[in-house]
Amino acid sequence: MEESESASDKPRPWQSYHTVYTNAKAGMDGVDKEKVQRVVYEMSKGSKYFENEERKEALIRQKIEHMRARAAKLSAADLSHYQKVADKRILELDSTRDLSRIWLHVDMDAFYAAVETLSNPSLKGKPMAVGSMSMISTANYEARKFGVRAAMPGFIARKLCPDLIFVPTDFKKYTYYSDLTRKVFWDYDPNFMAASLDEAYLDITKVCEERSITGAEIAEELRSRVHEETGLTCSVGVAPNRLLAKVCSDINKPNGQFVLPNNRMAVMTFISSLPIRKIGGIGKVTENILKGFFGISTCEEMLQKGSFLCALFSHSSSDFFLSVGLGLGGTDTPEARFRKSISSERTFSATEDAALLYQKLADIAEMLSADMQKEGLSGRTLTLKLKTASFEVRTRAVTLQKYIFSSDDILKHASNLLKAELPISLRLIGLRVSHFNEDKGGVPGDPTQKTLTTFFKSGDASRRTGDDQRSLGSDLSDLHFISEKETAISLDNNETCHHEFSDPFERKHLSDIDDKNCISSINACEMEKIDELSSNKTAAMVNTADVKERTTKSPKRDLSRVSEDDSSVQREPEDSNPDRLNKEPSTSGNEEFFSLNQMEMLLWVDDYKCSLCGAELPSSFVEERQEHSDFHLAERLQEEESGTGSSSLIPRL
Ligand code: TTP
Ligand code: MG
Repeated sequence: MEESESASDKPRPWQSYHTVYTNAKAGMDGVDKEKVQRVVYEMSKGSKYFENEERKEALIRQKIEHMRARAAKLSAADLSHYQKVADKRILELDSTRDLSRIWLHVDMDAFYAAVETLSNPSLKGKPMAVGSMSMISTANYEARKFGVRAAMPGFIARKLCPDLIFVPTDFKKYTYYSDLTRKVFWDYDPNFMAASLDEAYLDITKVCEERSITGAEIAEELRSRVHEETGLTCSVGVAPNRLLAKVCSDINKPNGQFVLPNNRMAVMTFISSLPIRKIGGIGKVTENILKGFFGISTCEEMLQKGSFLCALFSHSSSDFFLSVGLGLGGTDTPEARFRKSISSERTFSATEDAALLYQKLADIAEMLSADMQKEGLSGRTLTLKLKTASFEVRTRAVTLQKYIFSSDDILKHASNLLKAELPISLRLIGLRVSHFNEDKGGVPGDPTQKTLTTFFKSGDASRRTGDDQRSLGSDLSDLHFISEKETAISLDNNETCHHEFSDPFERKHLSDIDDKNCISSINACEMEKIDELSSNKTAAMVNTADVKERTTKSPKRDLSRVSEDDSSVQREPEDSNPDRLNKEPSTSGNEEFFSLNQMEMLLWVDDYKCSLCGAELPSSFVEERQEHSDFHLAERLQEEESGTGSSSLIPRL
């Protein structure tokens, strides 16, 4: 059957069917891509998931048409103007290039799978995946040869590889090994930036200088030390900035390294043939649009098409694209950054005893105030973070007229925020103060700081948390607070970072939070979606509890609404808190393409867990999460429609 279907004269509808499952990860180069596409296509054809994919494709086509119409209106004079704009901008951006730092990106190989094999050596050499029939978290390199990959439903993986062994996830185990790796990273850069459990960025400039040793030698040494400490292998990229280091770490995976020298020529040569999709921050949608409309496939082509990019995109997006074309990325050292926020939080056994909750709040306010006084800080935005008994994360924020630092002031405003949530059963309360008073040593929350120079120097700005994280490194589950606008360039030490940039097409739907009197309740992963460079002053308001209720109780109506009503922005219910003003969200034409992503985010109610099946998927895996959520969406709709209460699309374990 397979042979006859691949005969050249037959129609091959699957060839144009691209999902994240059909993208190759490391170790999948020799895979028969068409076979994977066909299996995924056949197993999802006719399903709601499939329809959803088609709808997304249609939206991309629509976006391309929209671009085409706008491009058609550009006169020769316009184009010559934009060519000048692009040329000037390219020069300006190039002048910000910093080749003085050596960055190392380390990424563990087949991390969860490797950890599982360590505890059960009989798995060695056999194709195996960590996860379940509905979703797999990762696959070892043996399984990848069959096209099996992370974020793929297990039943499709089994179809691709009938002998595939499934091992359930054990997050504790992965955290344990992650901590061991971080101890090694710390020896090379105490300010290393953890990007996920298995990934980190290290500035090795100093250690190279001190030991008169090359980046390549450090990479060799670090890899063997990680192996000694954990029994696991990792791959490393070394480059003048983080964006390139990440690309480099994937080149010789598994158990390999790639070093890009610190000179402009080497960078430009490297970038000249680099497919755009290799860049963290360019996902499927952006790739399709850049390829489909502009014919841009490699990073260098961004520069060649600079005039069109400048004419048709916002400044921030075109700057992002041009910087990719120049191979620019974040280079700043964490210790050079300024604190943008300070926070304190406490986890406890879930309780709904209001008196107890207020007591905990008072303790936290006390701790926070003491920390602020030690550092001479005062701030005027106070954010309350709550984790409910069912692990939903909510945040509430208020921006005040005056700067505060005393425990009494903090407690007074925090109590107001908490009061609006009662009754509630909580297992965590956190408080964060930002918008510091510059006279008192803080950094002004000056929006003009978000110049491109700052943006590029801070690199992964769009994915930063404003959290105060004091532990050794941190992971995504440490991301707690929603950030206000300025936290897009939040600059704390030991922070978690993700990609260098977020996909401009995938971050528009949640735009800036109005920094005056805004109230937001967006969970941690949503926080990452805030577009620090968006021109919209949209307050994105999502009540995650409300979302959960809607997605679980009445999925059909509400999920369909969000999918179909593309300009909808989730609103939080009215409440009586007088501090909550100015909540009207605005929508712009741009948002119409993004509500599917918005839907995706709503399903991730905790830092990394899917609210529907509990699958663990770190928030840095933006696209995989989206696919996973879409899958659930389709499953739910299918169940509702069939009235069977069980999905024929997704077999359950
Ligand atoms: P990755 O580093 O992307 O993948 P990996 O370490 O398994 O394989 P490699 O780096 O060699 O390509 O992700 C790290 C871990 O994060 C992975 O082992 C499991 C988890 N993860 C998920 O849970 N879901 C996902 O969709 C992805 C991509 C990763
Ligand atoms: Mg990895």
